[in-house]
Amino acid sequence: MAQIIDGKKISSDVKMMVAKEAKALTQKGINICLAVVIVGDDPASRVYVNSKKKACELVGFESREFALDKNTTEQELLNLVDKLNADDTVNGILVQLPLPKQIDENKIIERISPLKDVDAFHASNVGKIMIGDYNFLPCTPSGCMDLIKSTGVKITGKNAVVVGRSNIVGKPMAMLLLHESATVTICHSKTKDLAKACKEADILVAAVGVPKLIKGDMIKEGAVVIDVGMNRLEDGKLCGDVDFESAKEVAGYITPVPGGVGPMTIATLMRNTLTAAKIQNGITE
Ligand code: L34
Repeated sequence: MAQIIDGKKISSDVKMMVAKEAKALTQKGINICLAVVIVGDDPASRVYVNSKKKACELVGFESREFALDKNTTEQELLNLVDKLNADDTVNGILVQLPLPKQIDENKIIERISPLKDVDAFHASNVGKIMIGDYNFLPCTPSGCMDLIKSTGVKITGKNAVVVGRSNIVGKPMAMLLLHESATVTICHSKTKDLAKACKEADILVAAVGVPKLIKGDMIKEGAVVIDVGMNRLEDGKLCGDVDFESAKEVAGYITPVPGGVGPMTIATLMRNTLTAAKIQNGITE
C-alpha cells in the first residue's frame, strides 16, 4: 500500500517560507506584485487563477488581475504585456494558458520579459534550464521535483519515466530529472509499449491528460508515482492520468488528484515571483 504524498502540506510549507521572506522584504520597503492575466471564461482557468490570487494574498504579495474578454485580439494582449513589462511595480507576469485560438500563445510568451517570466516559459529561460544555469524553474515540474524529494527516495541513478512531452511539463520535467542524474525516458502517444516502459520506472511522472491511463499493472513495485493529470470527468469529479485505486496497491509513494501536484504548481509560482522581485531589486542570496 503506497504512502500518499501530501501536496497540500508540502505546498503550504513552501508558501510559509515565501511569506517569511516576503515580509522581510516588505519591511525594507520592497513590495512584491504578480500580474495575473486571464483571457476568456474557461471555468478551470478561473479556478486556477483564483487560487493563484489567494496564494498571493496568503504570502503577502499584491496580485493584480487583468481579466480580458474571450474575443481579445493578439495585438491587444501584446499591448498589455508591453505595459506590464514596462511597469516597475510589477515583478512577475503570468498569462494563464490556454489562450483563445485567435491568439498565438508562443508569440505572447516570447513577449514577456524573461526577468518577469515567473512561469519560465520564455525561450531564454527554457534555454537556461537546459544548460543548468537558471533563475526560475517552470512551476509544475519544479513542484513535482519537490514532491519526489519529499519521499526521501534518492534520484541519482534511478530509472525515471516521464509520460508526456509538452513544453510546459513533460520536456522540462525530463530535464530536471536528468539534472539530478536519473536515467530518463520520455514516453508519448507514439511509444510502442507504454506499459513495458512504465514498469521499468523507479520514478514515474504522468502528464498526458488521459484519465486513468496508467494502471496498477503498469507500475513497478515500490515506485514513486507523480500524477500531473487534471482531468474533469462528466460527473464533475477531478481525476488524474493515473488510476489511483489500482496504482496505490503497487506504488511505494503516490500523489493524489486533487491535493498533489496542483497546489505545488501554485506554491512554486509564489517562490518564482519572490525570486523575480529579489533579482529586480538587486538582492542576490
Ligand atoms: N501560464 N498557465 C500558465 N501557468 C501555469 O502554471 C498553468 N497551469 C496549468 C494550466 N495553465 C497554466 C496551472 O496553473 C495547470 N495549472 C494548475 C494550477 C493549479 C491547479 C491545477 C492546475 C490546482 O490547484 N489543482 C487543485 C484542484 C483544483 C480544482 O478543484 O479544480 C488540486 O488540488 O490539484
